[in-house]
Amino acid sequence: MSLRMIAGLLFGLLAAPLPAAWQNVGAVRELHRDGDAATLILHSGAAMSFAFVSPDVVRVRLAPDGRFGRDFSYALSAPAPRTALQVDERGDAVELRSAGAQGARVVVRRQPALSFEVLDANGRPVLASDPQRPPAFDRDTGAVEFTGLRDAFDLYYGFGEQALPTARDHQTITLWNTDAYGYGRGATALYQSIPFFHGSRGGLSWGAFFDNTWRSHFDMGASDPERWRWQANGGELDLYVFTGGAGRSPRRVLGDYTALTGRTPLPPLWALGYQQSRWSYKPQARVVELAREFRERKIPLDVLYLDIDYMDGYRVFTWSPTDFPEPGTMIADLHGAGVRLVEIVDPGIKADPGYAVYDSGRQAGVYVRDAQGAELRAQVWPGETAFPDFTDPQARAWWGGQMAKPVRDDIDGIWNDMNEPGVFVPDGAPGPRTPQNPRKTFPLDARHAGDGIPGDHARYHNVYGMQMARATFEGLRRQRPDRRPLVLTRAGYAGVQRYSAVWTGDNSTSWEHLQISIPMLTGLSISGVPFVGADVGGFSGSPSAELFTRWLQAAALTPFLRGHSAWNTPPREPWVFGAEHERINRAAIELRYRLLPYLYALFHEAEASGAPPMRPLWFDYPRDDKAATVDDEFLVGDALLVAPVVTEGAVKRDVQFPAGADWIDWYDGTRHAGGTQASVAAPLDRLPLFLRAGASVPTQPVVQHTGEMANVPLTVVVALGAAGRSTIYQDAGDGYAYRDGGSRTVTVEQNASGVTFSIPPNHGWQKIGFVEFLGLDAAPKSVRIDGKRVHDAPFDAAARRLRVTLPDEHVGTVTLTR
Ligand code: MIG
Repeated sequence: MSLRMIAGLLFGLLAAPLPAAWQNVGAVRELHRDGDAATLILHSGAAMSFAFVSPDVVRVRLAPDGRFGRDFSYALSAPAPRTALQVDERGDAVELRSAGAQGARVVVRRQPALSFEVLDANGRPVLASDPQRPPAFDRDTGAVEFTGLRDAFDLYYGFGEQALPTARDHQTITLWNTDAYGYGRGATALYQSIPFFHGSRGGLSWGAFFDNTWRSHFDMGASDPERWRWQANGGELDLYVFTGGAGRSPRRVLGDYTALTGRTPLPPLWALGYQQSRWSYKPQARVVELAREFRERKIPLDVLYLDIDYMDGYRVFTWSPTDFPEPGTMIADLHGAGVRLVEIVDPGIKADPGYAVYDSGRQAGVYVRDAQGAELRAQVWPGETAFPDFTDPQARAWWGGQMAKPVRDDIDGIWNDMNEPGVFVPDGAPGPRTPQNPRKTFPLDARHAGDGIPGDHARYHNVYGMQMARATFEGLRRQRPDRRPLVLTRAGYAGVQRYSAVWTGDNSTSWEHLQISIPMLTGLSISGVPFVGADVGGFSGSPSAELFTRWLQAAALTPFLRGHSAWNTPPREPWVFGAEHERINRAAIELRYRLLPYLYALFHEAEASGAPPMRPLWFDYPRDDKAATVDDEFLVGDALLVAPVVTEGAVKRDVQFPAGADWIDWYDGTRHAGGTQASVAAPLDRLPLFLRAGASVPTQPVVQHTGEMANVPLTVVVALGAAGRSTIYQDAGDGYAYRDGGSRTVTVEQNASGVTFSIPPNHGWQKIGFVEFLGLDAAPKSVRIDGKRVHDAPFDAAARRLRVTLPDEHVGTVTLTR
């Protein structure tokens, strides 16, 4: 026996018995059928219930004290539905399934303590509780625990924003929203808490969502490779298992998870443009000057941001009378230049009698109270502040009402910061002055309304931020019903995607941070939060010209593209690193604008299906072992593979091509077979980018902002080599007419010799003007449009691209004879 095995055995023996106050659920004493749920009364006095949300989605609840709380969740977009239940008792086991449906099954064993297994529609295993470590709880502290069995090669993905590799096997993850300034590689407990993960075994996917808002912890095989474990500091176990139907794809699992927790509504088109931010943009003349400079330098820009500097003494919903004396003029100037303006709004309201916002909140009774019932106070930017209780529907309505001010000012979007919540550690307080200091947030015994389930901060901490984003979103929706709100939040919990985009907080200027930004963003994406971005260049510190340029390039096709930096750093606009870098930085932003029609359509797809615009390779290629753990490449939709340079000094890099498709180099048309690896050229001015053979994407000429798009024609770029079908979604770019038929979807069918378009009538959408075939080795012998030979089809041999001008939108088939 090796030392390691002995150590393992000893560890196993030590780990097995539960610590004193822990108790497991025990054997099943009674089985009740109440309506659509099966409830099991256990020897410990606890109760567990099993129900089916749909034939392939199982819900399991455990109430340690035997009484289930009101069925309410901040994560869900609507109460979870239930299908009729079929219960079969087979000796010691009880089998549950959705009545009359071919779907998942749950097999519950009654002895010696309850254990259960979830099987998919084909009887394949999905999730099994550990019979040796049954679900357990600690009645003294309120903690709950669930242990699942794992196989040696099981992989996990998800848990939202973690500074950890994409594949989460053998990781430990803590979910506790933290103002994590200074975080680095390996950090968990960041700004977002999303207790949802995908499991993958042999390429078959499933998902689990532990809808519990307390501080929680996941051990995905780190301390024992044969088990994964979830623990929370309080509340119920409320577990949804997504069995993935017959196909067991990540897309299906995420589709089912987001059917439950909601999807990101289509953002306004302008929010997908380039956004420029910096802590310190003031005074108002400087802001207008910035917009002018972007236009003059021909660097596309859609949005500028105002950080906390715009306010009067950091009082939210005010303007500094000295730095922003005439915000109306400034905003009109910006709008005239096609630039939108987003302002930051923090939750802390200066406790300053006479300040109208504070007084109004006090009168409406919206503030969080401490354990003694007094208005909770803490120090943040304005000094002594009070905080709306966003878990109180009345406080949310009051906050939404405050949006009248920015709406009147014609502000275009709202940025919610510090909503973990994060406050300043008081001078002289014990403990380190780090994000982990317990005084960095509210005391755990502060009181919250909890939408009718009053509770303490320990229970509601993790939802504070998402409820703030919700109140902001709902207020904007109400006050400006014909425009799609843009809300950006730092903190969130499962379901935050219904209200807001998310950025990854205070990263730093290092190659390491550029590297971790990719799995951080894909982690959010596959956890239901698709509209995500990292501060380009890193928030704190000062990037080299090379790092900034590589970062902008790597971020160019990420969903939310914003440059941002701290006030005490050197300037960071795309032109500050000299002419050569300015040229390359401009080209990176231009690449995004060329592909904006495609990116926009992906957001529509995300709203319709839950599939995110930015994806780890695993999401589309779950059966490709080599793709499973790739952290430095990502997919944009199912058509584009992006392999940015994220190491210093590199001018080439190895690219892993996902198996199952060929990939065509965007720049020179080289074909790479799926499943292979190749070293590709990546000089400083190139973002390695590949189009999947069989796919086509809409592109457009460079514009300076999205307001210029309506009049430029689209070019559909087609990668031949496989049969395929792509769609191009178009609508007005803002407003809600798209929900009532105000949109069109163009279809592009591909085969080996060309494409066939199906183009619905054009009610003012961008015209389809050109088609480009990428990856041709030589000019074709002839090009025909609906059988008629065309001569206007130049071939660029170096790029292996053929460009065909379409006469108008009444085209069907474009055929190449080779
Ligand atoms: O204590 O508003 O993450 O983006 O620039 C710092 C100032 C508060 C933190 C945000 C950052 C923002 C900064 N804020």
